[in-house]
Parts: sequence; structure tokens; C-alpha cells
Amino acid sequence: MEKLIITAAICGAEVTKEHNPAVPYTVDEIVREAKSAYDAGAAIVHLHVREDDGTPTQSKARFKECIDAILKVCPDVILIPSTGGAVGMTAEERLQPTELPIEMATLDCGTCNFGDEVFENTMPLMRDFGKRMMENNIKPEYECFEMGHLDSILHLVKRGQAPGAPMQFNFVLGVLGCTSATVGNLVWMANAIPAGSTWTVTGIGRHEFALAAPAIVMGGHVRVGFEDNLYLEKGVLAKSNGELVAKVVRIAKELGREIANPTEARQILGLKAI
Ligand code: KMH
Ligand code: ZN
Repeated sequence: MEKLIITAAICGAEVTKEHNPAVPYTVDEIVREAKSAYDAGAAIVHLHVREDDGTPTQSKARFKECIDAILKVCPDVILIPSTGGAVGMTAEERLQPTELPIEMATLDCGTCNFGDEVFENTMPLMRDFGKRMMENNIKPEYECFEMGHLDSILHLVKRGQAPGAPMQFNFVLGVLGCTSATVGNLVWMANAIPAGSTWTVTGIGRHEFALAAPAIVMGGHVRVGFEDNLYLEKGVLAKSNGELVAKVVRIAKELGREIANPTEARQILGLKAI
């Protein structure tokens, strides 16, 4: 089995310091969290950025500042900036990080309920995002919150409207209003993607580690981090993203799966070596 790629979603757009004081807002805090995850074994950092007061932003300048600062201390880490941003942002706002020289970015694969809100990703929006990523040579990570999102993105890929093979999917399971975080749903999704694709699972909240374990055994990859879950175990807040990554590393070791470094992760994902 190929080595395990661990992604750390260090920041997100919804969680705040009220939820966990270690949630990063400033550039220094974002760098601290990226480095803790990288040092613990994450090959990928999924990146959202904030203003200093915690407000989510898709500002190109803020992304550049954070990316440059992260790469100073984690020089080979793979960064996946978000084009999802926060619910309610316009498509133009969300696309800003794709104007930077980045290897990968998220591409959200359909509209869905998102707790009390609606996360809007219409087919025309997805076509625009797919086109931008093809033009700028950015490999998408296809974020699927719903089973039907797989059909939507495969429809666009078949028509040459979004980047094709080798495709990387992230199955985000357990968002309120979307596909629930069960092993059965994970198996269904892993079986539904084209041969030769890679996939990662993101279990939301208490499902983070419960879905990491089957993904490790199935040959998938794992995402953890404050964006998705703030707790190391029931009632115990994680002190850093690194603690969450270290727990996945421990589970993988117990299950006999080795951890991919960024060079190995680039090979697995079909990215150019740096
Ligand atoms: N913040 C969520 C509304 C992504 O990064 O592409 C969307 C999100 C997905 O986090
Ligand atoms: Zn995100």
C-alpha cells in the first residue's frame, strides 16, 4: 500500500478562538500551526487565512503573506489554499488565491446545506473555477460534501471543463446537512471515483479519528485539523494542529501504514517534483 498522506486543515473559516484559543488568526499564528503540523508529519497544509481579528478573508495579499511565511519554515510542504472561503463570499473573492503561483487549490463540488447556512457552488461557478485551474496549471482537490457532488464534478471533467486524471478527492463527511460520517458512506464514495484517483477523508468533529482509521486501512489518505475538529479526545481540546496530526501518525503506525513526506506525497498525487 502506498504511504499515507496527512493533510492538516489548520485554520478554516468558521472556528474561532472562543472555540479553541489555539485557532490561528495572525500570520505568525498561522505559521506556528502550519509548522506544528508539518513537524508532526503532515505533508499537506490546507490553508484558509484570516484578518488579525479572526475575520475570514480570501485576500490575495494575505494569502501571499501567509504562504511566503509558511514556506520559510516548511520549505517543501504542499499547500492547498481554499477557494471555498467562507459561506456568502462571491466567486471572485474566493478565486483570489488562484492568481498566485500555487500547486493545488480546493474546488468545491456542489451546493449544500452547511449547518444553518447554504454553501453555494452552482455548476456555472464550478465551471469557472475549473477553467481557472486549468489555465493556471493548478491541481484541484475536489471537495465532496455529498455523494451527488461526485456525479457533478465527473460530469464537468468528462466535458473538459475541470482538470482530469489523476484526480484527488476529499470526502468531507459529517457536515450538518450533508452526507453523514459513516464507514458505509466512505466505502461508497471511495468505490465511486475513477480508477487511478487518490482520495482523502475528512471526518467532521468527533468523526475525525473514527474515519481516519478505516481510511488508513483502505489505502486512502487523511485530513485532520482545527477547521474540522478542535478536540484531541472527548472533552480535551487540542493544543495545536500538530497534536491532531501526531495522533493520526500513531494510529497509522499501529495499523502498519507508513507516512509520506512531501516529496513522496507529490509523487502519489502526480504533482511535479520541486
Ligand atoms: N468554509 C467552508 C464554507 C474549502 O476550503 O474549499 C468551505 C470550505 C471548503 O472550507
Ligand atoms: Zn477549507
